[in-house]
Amino acid sequence: MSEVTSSKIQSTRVGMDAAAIKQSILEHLVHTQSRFPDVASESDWYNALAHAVRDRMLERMMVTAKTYKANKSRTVCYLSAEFLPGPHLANNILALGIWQEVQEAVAQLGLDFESLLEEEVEPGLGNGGLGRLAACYMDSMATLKIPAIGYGIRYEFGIFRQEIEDGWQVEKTDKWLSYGNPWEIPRPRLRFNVHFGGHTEQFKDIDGILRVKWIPEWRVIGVAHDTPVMGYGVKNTNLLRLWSSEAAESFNFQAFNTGDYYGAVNEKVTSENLTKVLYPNDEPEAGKRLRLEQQYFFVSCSLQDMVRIYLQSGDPLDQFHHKYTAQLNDTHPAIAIPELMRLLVDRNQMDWDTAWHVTRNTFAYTNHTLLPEALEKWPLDLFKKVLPRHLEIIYEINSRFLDEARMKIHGLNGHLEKLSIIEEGARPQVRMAHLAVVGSYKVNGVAELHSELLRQNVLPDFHALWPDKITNVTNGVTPRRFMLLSNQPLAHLLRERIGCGWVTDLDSLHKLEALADDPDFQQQWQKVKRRNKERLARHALAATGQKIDPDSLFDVQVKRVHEYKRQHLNLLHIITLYNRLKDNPGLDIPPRTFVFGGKAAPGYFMAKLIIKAINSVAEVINRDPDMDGRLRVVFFPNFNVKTAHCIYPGADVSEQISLAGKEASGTGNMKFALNGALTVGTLDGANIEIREEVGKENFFLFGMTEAEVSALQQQGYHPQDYCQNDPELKSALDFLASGYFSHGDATLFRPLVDNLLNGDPYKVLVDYRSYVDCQARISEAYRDRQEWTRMSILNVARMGKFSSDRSIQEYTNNIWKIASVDVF
Ligand code: Z57
Repeated sequence: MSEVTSSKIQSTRVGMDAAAIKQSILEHLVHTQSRFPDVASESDWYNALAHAVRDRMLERMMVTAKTYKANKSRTVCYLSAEFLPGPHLANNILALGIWQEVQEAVAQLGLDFESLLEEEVEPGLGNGGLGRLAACYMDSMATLKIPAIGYGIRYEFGIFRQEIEDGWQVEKTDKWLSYGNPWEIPRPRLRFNVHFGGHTEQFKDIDGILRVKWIPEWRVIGVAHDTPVMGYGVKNTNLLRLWSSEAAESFNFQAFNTGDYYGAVNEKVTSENLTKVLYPNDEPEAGKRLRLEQQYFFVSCSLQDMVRIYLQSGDPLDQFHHKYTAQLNDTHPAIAIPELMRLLVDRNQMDWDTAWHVTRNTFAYTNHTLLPEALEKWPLDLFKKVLPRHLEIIYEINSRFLDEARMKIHGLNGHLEKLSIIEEGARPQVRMAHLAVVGSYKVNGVAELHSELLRQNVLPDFHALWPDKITNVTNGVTPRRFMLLSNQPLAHLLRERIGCGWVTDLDSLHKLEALADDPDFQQQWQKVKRRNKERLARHALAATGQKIDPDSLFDVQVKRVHEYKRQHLNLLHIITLYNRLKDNPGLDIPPRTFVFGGKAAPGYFMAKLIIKAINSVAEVINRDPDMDGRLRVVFFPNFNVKTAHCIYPGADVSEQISLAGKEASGTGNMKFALNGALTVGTLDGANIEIREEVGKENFFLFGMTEAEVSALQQQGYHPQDYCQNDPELKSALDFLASGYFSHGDATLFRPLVDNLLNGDPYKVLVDYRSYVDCQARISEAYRDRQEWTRMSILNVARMGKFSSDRSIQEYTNNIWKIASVDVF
């Protein structure tokens, strides 16, 4: 066996020409799917093709691992409870550079490439922005040749599938693994014990040193499943390693022996429930015990895995942080900080100070939200039940930290309460954000404004203590998936005019500036947009049965449904346009189609009511003959990565209308602009930086600044004043409340309207006038198609900054200090 070199294993299965690919597909059809071509279903062919593509990735993954190991290079571990990679097949074909060849092979087999791609069920292992960001970063890390492992949870059920019934959101279980998953490699031997519950005991070790033993109450086993993540146009193929829970069969032998067979089986079921389902809340935290267990489960498996790999090098553990850095994607994996302390101190007998030095130089923390209700906190009593040893460690970390802080600020105790990891009170809690800040060497926000507000409002005392700790890394998105893959008409046009360099060097889109005034190029640009709008119209028809007109302006808002994102502000504008058209049938405005998409957390009443309101308004407007095609509203169900592929490229206008200071960054805003949509937006999150880049004359700005928002909040906000002073606003709200859009039911939308009139936490009514007027400017601008096209071209030309490659470059330079590694 040792004579079989790896080059000999590079068998006949990995040829990159069409003939070899075709042969591979046929072989997999027979030897993996066990089907002859004449009886094979579309799904069989999809699987055969996926396996053929996978064959061409696995060796790269192995060679990459080997190269990184030989190089002793530092590795980033991206710890994230969510990864939302989207469909793999097309992306992997592009990364391998065999698009043409696969198309040819598939055509020769008499198959339709598009419908094969459609077969794939995407892994919906995330809620929204945060999970998708993790996936973009995995793509960029591989493309930039950064040694990286993504660690997360292999949920059996991902984010629910959204159906719309009678205008309401209905949640259906996402059984994404039903037909198998060709992209993952199960590693059944790569398994770790994870313990929970019980109590701790002190004892003296043989050297007489006082130590702590954790006597847990139960354990589960984590099993690794690996998904290769290929860089674009490079050999580097990194790893996404997701953990799935399994029962520790023999653990409760007691019960088994006493004849409690069902009790023992029940325990098995409970263990395997741990990774059963993704919690579907995008922002607010539920405080659920199972969620805490999930977090600890994947973090413990990941750290044990890192220590295992590290020890293979033979280096002492006190150098661990030179080999690894772990990025905490929000506080969801922040329990990693006490867990690494436990592994070093309890399991490897390291002294506390050394262990703390290692730990504090291992972790860096990314914050993704300013919403106070979204900052994770765990009740002490719950925490103690699940992780008693970790709570002790957190107390120790906290007391030493407060000593340090007391000395540094030379202040009084009152000040320290605000810094403490433990929040005292009737129900004391562990503040995970404080734990993450204390245990990390760097903390970052995800857009300039967000990082500044972190420093000034959310973590001011930490900022005073450690002025260099909080930095910014503005989010980015991968141009491979969100341009090259999902907008092929645009990619072709770009290739003809500026080449393909932009795929890995997005700043080179700048070359388009020279073409912005070229009438011939403008015409081709419009053709591209037109084709994309037709595609979106086809998908919308298939998904909703509604016809939309590609000649109309497509005005799109797709994102999680949340009050702070203000889908209801958009809706009030639509009602206003409707009222204007009813009152003034001759009104000359460019026809518009409003497209919405997005999921609401299943327990979020107001968000679900907003979805119902959108659908109810749509129903009335779409069947009103007076509208005569001038106004249409569709709610595109089940917005996910797959549907996103056809939605972003089809948009003329991108709605980024959150209340200033609430959206940490946003990433949909970037995806739209990269596909030639013009943004209507507030000065929030990354909108500010997008506007700076594309130029204020190419961005539709409205609304209060963050400073104005907090000033208004200080002085006292009375939403009804705004309603009284603006007849159009009053009328829109009255219509919504009256039952006009709800078959006469005047109670249905009452909670929505009352919420706005009595409180309006996201100040919809304040920004309404400025928004509606801004929308009128958009309508005017759209009439001049040449000028509009010019603006669209300039938007794309100037969006280079928002590549996730730039974000990852900043992480590597300013935070991780990691060098790239070539793989041949
Ligand atoms: C999530 O998707 C985001 C923040 C959170 O705290 C949680 Br939990 C989930 C989003 C932000 O809302 C976006 O503004 C941001 O662009 C995205 O994370 C990625 O940073």
